[in-house]
Amino acid sequence: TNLSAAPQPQLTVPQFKESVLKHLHSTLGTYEEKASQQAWNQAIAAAINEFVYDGVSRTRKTHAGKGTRAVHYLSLEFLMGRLMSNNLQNLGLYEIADAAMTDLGQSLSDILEEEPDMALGNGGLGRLAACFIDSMATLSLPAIGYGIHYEHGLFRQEFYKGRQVERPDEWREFGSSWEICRPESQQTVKLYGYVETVYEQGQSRKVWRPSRTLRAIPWDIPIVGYGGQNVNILRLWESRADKFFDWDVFNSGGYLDAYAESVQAETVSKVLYPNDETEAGKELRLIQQYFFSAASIADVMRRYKSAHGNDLSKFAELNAMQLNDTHPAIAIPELMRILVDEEGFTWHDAWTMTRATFAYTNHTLLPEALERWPLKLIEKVLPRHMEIIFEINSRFLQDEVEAKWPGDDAVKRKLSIIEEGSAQMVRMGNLSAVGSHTVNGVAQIHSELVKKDLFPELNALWPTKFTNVTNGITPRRWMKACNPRLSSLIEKHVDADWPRYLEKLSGLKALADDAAFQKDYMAVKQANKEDFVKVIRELTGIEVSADAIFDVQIKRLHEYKRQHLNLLHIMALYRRLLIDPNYDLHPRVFIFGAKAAPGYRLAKEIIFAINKVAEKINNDVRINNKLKVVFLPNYRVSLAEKLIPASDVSEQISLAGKEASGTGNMKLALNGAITIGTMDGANIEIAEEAGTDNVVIFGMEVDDVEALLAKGYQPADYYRSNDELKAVLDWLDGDFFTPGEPGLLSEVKRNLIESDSFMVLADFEAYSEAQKKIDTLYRDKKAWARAAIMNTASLAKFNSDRSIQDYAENIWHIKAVPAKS
Ligand code: DL6
Repeated sequence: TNLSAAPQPQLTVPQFKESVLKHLHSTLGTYEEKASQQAWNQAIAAAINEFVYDGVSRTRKTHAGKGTRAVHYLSLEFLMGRLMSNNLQNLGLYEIADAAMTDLGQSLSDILEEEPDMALGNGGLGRLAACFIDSMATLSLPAIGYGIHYEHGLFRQEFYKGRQVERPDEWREFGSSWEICRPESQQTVKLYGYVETVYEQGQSRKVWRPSRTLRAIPWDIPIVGYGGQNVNILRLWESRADKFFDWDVFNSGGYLDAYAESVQAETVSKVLYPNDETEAGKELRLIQQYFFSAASIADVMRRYKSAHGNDLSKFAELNAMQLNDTHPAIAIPELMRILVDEEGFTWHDAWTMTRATFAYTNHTLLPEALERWPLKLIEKVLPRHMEIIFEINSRFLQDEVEAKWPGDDAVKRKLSIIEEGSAQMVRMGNLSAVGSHTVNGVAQIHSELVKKDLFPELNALWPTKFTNVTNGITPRRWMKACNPRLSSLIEKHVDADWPRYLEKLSGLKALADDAAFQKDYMAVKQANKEDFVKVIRELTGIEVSADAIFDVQIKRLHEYKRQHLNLLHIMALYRRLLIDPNYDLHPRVFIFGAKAAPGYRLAKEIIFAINKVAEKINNDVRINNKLKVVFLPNYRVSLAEKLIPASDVSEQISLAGKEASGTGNMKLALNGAITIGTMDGANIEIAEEAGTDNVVIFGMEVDDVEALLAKGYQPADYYRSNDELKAVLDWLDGDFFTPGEPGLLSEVKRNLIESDSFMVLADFEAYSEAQKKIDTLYRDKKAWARAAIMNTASLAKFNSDRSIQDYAENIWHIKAVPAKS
C-alpha cells in the first residue's frame, strides 16, 4: 500500500474523550473521581479497541476465502513490550488521546506506565518476531503470528546486594486489555502413547494411539499496522486439560486429586524458559514446542479446509510457514504425520508439500544454542514423530546424500539428523534445513558463516537453499513512538510518512553540517538525557549529569557479548583517574541493562562484578564525578524505549563471528548513538550504511579470530604483557570492590586468564584505543553532531519493513492484500 502521509485520526478530541468516559462508566464500572490509573488505562484501551476490532474484522473479511497465499510465523517467543502507545501511534490517535486525557485532568504518559510489558520472549529473537509482525501488518501482508500464551513471561530482575534475583513476571495478573479469547477455534494436542501398525485390505498403516490430550485455547492479540488499514493477529495458545475435573475421583473422596490433570496440563503454557542462546533440554520444553506447533498447524488446516474443502492439493501453494529458529522444527514431522497418516498422501507427495511449505531462520551459531533432543525423549513424548524423523533421515541420506557423495560414510554421519553416540540425539537444525525450501541467516556475515561453518555440505548439496535476510526494527516503535522529540524535529524536514518509508530520512544528510540543525538535533538528545537522568535516579538512586557521555550496553548478559570487556575498560579508566586526578577524560556514564539466564553462573558473576565496581566508583569523591556506572535493574522493552533516545554511545562489542546480527545496534544508531563495535553481525552493515567515519570499529575480525584460535589462544600472555590489564584483573582478586570480602570477584578474573572463550583479553587494547577515539570525537561538538545525524539519516536498510519485504518476495512469495475500508 502507498500511504502518502501519517495516519489520519478518525476521531476528534471531544469524541475520544466521550469514548473513554463511556468505557470508564459502562465497561469498567467506575467514574472520574474514583477511577484508578489502571482503570483509566483500561478505558483508553477499550476506546482504542473499537478501532482495532473493527480492523480485525475488516482484515479477516478481506482475507476470508481469498485464494491468496498467507504466511504463518511460528515463534516460541514474541517480546511485545507495551501495546498502547504503539497502537495509538499506528492509528494516528496519539495526539488526540493526549489532548483528551489532559482535558480530563489526566496524564496520558503516566497512564501508559500502568501497562505491564508483554515479555513473552528472552531477547533478540523474540523482539525480532515482534517487529516483524508489526511490519507484516503495516505491509498489508496476509500473515499470522503463532506462539504460546505464557502465564508468566521473562522473569523480573531485582538486585540484592549486587546479585541478580529472579521474580515471577505477572503481566496478566488482572487480565490484558488487548487479547481476545477465541474458544470456538480451540484445538486438541495429543502426546505420549504408542504406535500401532494396522493392516487393512492388504495394506499396512501406522496409527498413533496417544495417551494424553491437551486443549489448546487461542488468545488473539490484534497487531495494528501503521495507518491502521490492516490489523493482523498474533495467536497465542494456552494449554488446558482435556478434562478439567474428574468427577469419579472427586466422588470417591480425592477432592484435590480431581484437579491434578488440569494442573498438569496448565503447566505447559505456564512459563517461558528464560534461557537465551542455550537449549533447555527439558521434557516440558519439548512439549511446549510441540504443543504450539501442532495447535498452529491444526489451525491452518482448519482454515484451509473451511475455505477450500478437503482437497489439500493447494495447501503448500497457499500456506507458507516460517520457523523462527529450530524451536518449532517439530512442525515438520507433524505436517508429515497429518498428510501421510490422516490425509492418506503418499510419502513423496507429502514430503514435496512439506518442503514447499516450510522455511527456517537460523539465529545463532553458538554450539550450545543448537538444539539437540535425546532420541529417547522424542520417542517417549511423540512416538510417531520419531518414526517419521527416522524415515525423513533415511530417505535424505540414501537418496540425496548418497547420490552426491557415494559411499562416503563420514559425510553421512555429519549430515544425519540423528547424531550417534552413547545417547542418540536428534539435531533440530539438520531437521529444519532438510525439511525447508529455504534457510536464512540474519545478517550478511552470519548468513555466510551459516553456509561456511554450520552447513557447508548442505550448502554444497543445495546451493540455492541458503540465503540472507538482514534483520530490521520497526521505526514506528523505535523512533516515532519512543523518541517524540526527534520525530517532530525530523518531521519539520522530511515527509510525514518517514515511519513507513524510512529512506526519506536520507534527506537529513544534507543537514548534517548545518549548524542550526545540529543545534536542534543535539538539543533533542540533551532533553532526552535530562529525562533519563530522572529515570536513573528513580530506579537506582544514582545521580548522573546529562552533560556526561551516556555510554550504553543493553542486551542479554552473555560472555560472547562481552559486557566484561566493557567492565575491564571502566576499571582501567577509574585506575587512570586514581593515578592521575587530572587525567583528561570527558565525564562518562556507563549504563548497563541485562538479564542473565538464571542458571548461567558466570553471567551472574559478571553482573555482580559490574554492580560492585559501580558501587565503588559512584561513591569515590576523588574522581570528581568523571565516571559513573549504572546497572539498571529489570531491563525490558519499555525501559529500552526510554533509554535508547537518550544514548550517545552504543556498545556492540561481541567477539567477531558470534553475534548473528544484533538489533539493539540498529535502534541505538537510528536514534543517533555512535556505535563502538566489532566487525560482527549487522554492525558491519551499519558501518557500510552510515559510513565508516560515523562509527568506531575496533578489534579482531572473523579471520583474525580463526587465526588466533588455530595458533592457540593464550589469554595469560595478554595478562602478562599489558600492565594496565594485569592491574585491573588483579584488582578483582582483592577486597577493593568488596570490602572485607576479598576474592568475591575472582571468578571473573580466573575465567578470563584461564579460558577466556570469547577473547576479551585479546581485544582489550584495541577496545581501549577505540574508546579514546570516542572521547576525542565527543569533544568536537560539530563532528559528533554530524556523525549522529548521519546515523539517523542512513539507517533505512534496517527498517523491518525491508526485511519483511525480502522474506515476502524471496522466501514466502506472498503479496499484499490491503483490507477494505
Ligand atoms: O535474529 C535476532 C537475534 C539476533 O539479532 C542476535 O544476534 C542473536 O543473538 C539472536 N539469537 C537468539 C538465539 N536464540 N536462539 N536460538 O536470540 O537473534
